[in-house]
Amino acid sequence: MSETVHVGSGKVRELYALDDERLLLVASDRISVFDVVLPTEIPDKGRVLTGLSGFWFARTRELCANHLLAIRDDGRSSECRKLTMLPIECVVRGYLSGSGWKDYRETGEVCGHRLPEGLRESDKLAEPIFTPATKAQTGHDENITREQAAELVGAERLAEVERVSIELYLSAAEHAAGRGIIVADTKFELGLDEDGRLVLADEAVTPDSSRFWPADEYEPGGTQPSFDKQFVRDYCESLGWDKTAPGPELPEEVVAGTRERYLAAFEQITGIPFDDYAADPEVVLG
Ligand code: Q0N
Repeated sequence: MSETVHVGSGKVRELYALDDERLLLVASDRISVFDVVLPTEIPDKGRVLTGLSGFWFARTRELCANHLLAIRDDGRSSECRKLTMLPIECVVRGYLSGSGWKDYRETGEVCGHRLPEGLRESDKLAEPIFTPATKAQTGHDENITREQAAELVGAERLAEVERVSIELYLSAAEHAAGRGIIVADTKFELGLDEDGRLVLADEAVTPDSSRFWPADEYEPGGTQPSFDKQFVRDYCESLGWDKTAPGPELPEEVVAGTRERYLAAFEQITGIPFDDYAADPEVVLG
């Protein structure tokens, strides 16, 4: 007999202990917009994110080991190795957006990377940059320099983390670009196994951990439409909602349109029909 103990929750995911060595990561269908979780769910969103993560874990296992042991038949639950997580968020940016754009505008730098003058919002960077952040328990993660990150994990480990993070981003971004999706930036969570080896954890290169932009609408010089959440954002903006909790309920056409966008992201990136994933989630593992 086994008890499944709840050990943590994010805005839209839950973590349970299976035993001393294994965790169960469950992706819900909840959606957040402007950092507020909405009362309306997007059917299949959790399965799409779990399937995409599995796809990337399988494709990048040569670049970095990962925590995935199995995807359960429900398509939303992953059995994972329990790791000792590093106390930093490993962010890689290929384009200038969000807090990267804000910091650049204010200082000409992002996390200690001095960038060329004259860049516009959403411009592609000459090379992707590693821009670590602290893990805020509440509120927003805060960007830190690589020197500050080195104090948290050690200089040698940080050099490995930076190299691996950039390789993972480039591999995924190149794959997605060939399928009409720009991965503007992404956040990895890395941990260490019993032997001190670096292991990729959490979700990987999903629309919740990354900015996905439709490549055919890319136009630097302003904010870009979100591949997945733009209908939800537009609807919320149309209400004049003040972006504090509780968020609004979504009408069924916004739910249906948004669900289609998640399924499109899954199918464009993996090349696998979503129905095939639903029938046998481990198809994404190749
Ligand atoms: C872990 N987080 C942060 C789910 C996501 N394999 C692991 N081993 C040990 N700890 C973690 C993992 C993983 N993945 C990751 N917290 C613990 C993100 N969580 C927040 C809660 O929801």
